Amino acid sequence: MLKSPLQIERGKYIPKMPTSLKGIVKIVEGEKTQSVADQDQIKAMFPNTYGLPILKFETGNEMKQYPAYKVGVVLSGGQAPGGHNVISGLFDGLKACNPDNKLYGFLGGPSGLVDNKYKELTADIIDEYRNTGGFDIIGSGRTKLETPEQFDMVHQNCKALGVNAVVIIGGDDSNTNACILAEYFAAKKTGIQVIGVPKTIDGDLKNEVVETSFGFDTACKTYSELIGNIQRDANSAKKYYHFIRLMGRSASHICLECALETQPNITIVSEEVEKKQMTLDQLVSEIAEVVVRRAEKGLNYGTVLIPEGVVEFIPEMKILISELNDILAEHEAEVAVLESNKDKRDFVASKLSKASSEVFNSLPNNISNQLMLDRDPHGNVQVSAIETEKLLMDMTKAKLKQLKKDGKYTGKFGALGHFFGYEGRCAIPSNFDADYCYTLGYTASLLISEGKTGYMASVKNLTKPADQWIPGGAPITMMMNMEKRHGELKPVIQKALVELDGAPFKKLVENRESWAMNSNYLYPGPIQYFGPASVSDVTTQTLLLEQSK
Ligand code: FBP
Repeated sequence: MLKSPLQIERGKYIPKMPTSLKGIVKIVEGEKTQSVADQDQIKAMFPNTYGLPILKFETGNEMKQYPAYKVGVVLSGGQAPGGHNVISGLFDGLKACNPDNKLYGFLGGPSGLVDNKYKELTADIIDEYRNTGGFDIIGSGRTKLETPEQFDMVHQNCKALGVNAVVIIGGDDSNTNACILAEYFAAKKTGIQVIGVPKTIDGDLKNEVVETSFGFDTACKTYSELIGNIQRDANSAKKYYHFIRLMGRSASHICLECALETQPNITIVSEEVEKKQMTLDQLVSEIAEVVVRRAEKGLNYGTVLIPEGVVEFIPEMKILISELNDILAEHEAEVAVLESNKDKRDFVASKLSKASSEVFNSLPNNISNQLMLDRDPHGNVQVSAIETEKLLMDMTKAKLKQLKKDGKYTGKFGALGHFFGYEGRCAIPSNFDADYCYTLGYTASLLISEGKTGYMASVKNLTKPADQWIPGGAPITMMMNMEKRHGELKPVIQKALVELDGAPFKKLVENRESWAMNSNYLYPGPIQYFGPASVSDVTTQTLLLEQSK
């Protein structure tokens, strides 16, 4: 494999670990748990994996003989920096528990489990991927495991290979599937354990036991570096507004974290837009108002951060998207045979309610085309393909033109659009993610060796130095509630959206006016892998603020 000089140096990095995992380890059982909501329904659906206790690993004094395992690992969903370190931590942990343990990587995501595509992960392979970004060691995919037929195939394939534990590294949807698979295997007495690991750059898989998902730290730092660079450019040339859309399908955690790291002039938070029931026009008016006020101070430049999921939080767009979801599902074949986008738009518009068809027809064609793109296997709209930054930029331009006509604006408005998404998902993991992921993988190996199933690896105390982190496991059922999916109530892991009474959002609100009217930009610079811990080991503002409450 070709390697850059940084990759070669980074390959030698030894991830920092909690002291409790360094020698003899003992498992400690905590409180029994219950689900976040809908306890009776979740308990009835998960009779074998409900109500399990929280687990913690502490320094022990009695060496244990763990049985030998064949473990299968799957990377599921979007890439997130650090996935390779979860796998290397898992590998090292398994070998420490029992040198006869073997690790198999199922290829291309959950479909690898169903289609029986795998490769054994040996020490040589693992060494090539330590501390690197990406999921290319085994690939990833978005296939949803949900039908009994799929579960049966997974069972047969695992049985044939002798795999008696599966680790699913994924976000909320993938870990929901991990939980269902764990229950299925337990109910059928297959003896196959399932352990989840919390992954997603979106940062929306978190709760009282999972402080953050891995990849969020590195992705936000990567985007913040770029935003900082753009802000310095804006502050130098003083002639452009930069509309920057940031990845994060639903929650605005990435956008909020990047705002705290870079202090832009305007930050949109989808959860606030929804709470205030803001229309698209109101959102644009708010942006235009800041542009006008800055122009009065002679400042005709600035930055606007936009979470990619915002379209789904604007009430009229939310209704439109929900109607589109039903129409596209119901008339899939009819839409597929229509050749031009115009024909598709006309067909779809004729099926929408009056209000939604008005909204749909008022949108620029490129946006309405993007809203009709295929949904992902979990039914999600592909918000990463919707150019919301262009929509807001064009609408702001039109609004300012009108204000100029009315004599209420005299400034100049030059705008550029950017989307930062995929460039953050496979960055070389920051020290935080490299250490956190390695510890998560190592913890997963202990949960397996201790015979646990239906657990998610958890590491707490994350704002403290790594030697003080607390590794353990949390029953996945405790994170579940019932939600409507495709018209039916289903058990799913509750997604963590930005809390409007939480410390990170409050910090934004406290500073909003000053950041809007001045140019208080922060320039975080690139991720530092070496050097003082105050720079290279520091984690996100979100985590620091959440933990300091
Ligand atoms: P996960 O939830 O699977 O981690 O993926 C998150 C994400 O990166 C979103 O931020 C983004 O909207 C989406 O994946 C893009 O998906 P795709 O890789 O399929 O284009």
